[in-house]
Amino acid sequence: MSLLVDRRQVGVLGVQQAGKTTFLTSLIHHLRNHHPAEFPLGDGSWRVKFVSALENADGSPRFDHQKYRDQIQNRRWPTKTHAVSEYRCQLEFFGGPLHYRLENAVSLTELSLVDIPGERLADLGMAGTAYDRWSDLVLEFLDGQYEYRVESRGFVELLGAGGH
Ligand SMILES: Nc1nc2c(ncn2[C@@H]2O[C@H](COP(=O)(O)OP(=O)(O)OP(=O)(O)O)[C@@H](O)[C@H]2O)c(=O)[nH]1
Ligand SMILES: [Mg+2]
Repeated sequence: MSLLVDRRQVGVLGVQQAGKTTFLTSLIHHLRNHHPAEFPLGDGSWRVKFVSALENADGSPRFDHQKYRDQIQNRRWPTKTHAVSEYRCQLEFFGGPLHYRLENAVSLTELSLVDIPGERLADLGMAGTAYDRWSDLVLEFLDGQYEYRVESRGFVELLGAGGH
């Protein structure tokens, strides 16, 4: 028998208005109030016990699931996300396949769920790339697609006129 601490960080990605905040609000609600019939996990034999919410390690903004949940309950969609936020909690998972039960009495999971403003998705291409290289890639991309080439023509000509 062993007490496993499984640390997981999950980011929900999608364009703006894709439904990330709504999805995360629903997921957190299900994890905090697990009903296996309404929210079956794995083969359906898993049970989740919500242990506690955790502070964000670096003081980063907390995902305000309570506010979003209240909005949805009042028949409003969550307000638009303007900054990255994170929800952290500890959960215990019970059940699962028999061999898992025999080996592990309790599995403690520290879960971090991250919500982003959808427009940040466009920034991902910049990750690990120097600004000049990223700029070249964007110009190549604009040139490589007919509809983008047409729409960006004025901008690209302006760049050329500036000697760039
Ligand atoms: N029918 C339906 N519409 C949804 C659902 N979830 C979201 N929507 C619609 O999608 C819109 C955006 O939902 P959000 O959860 O705020 O989307 P988001 O991905 O967090 O958007 P950003 O914060 O802009 O990145 C809502 O205002 C609703 O109009 C859903 O489960 N069902
Ligand atoms: Mg959002």
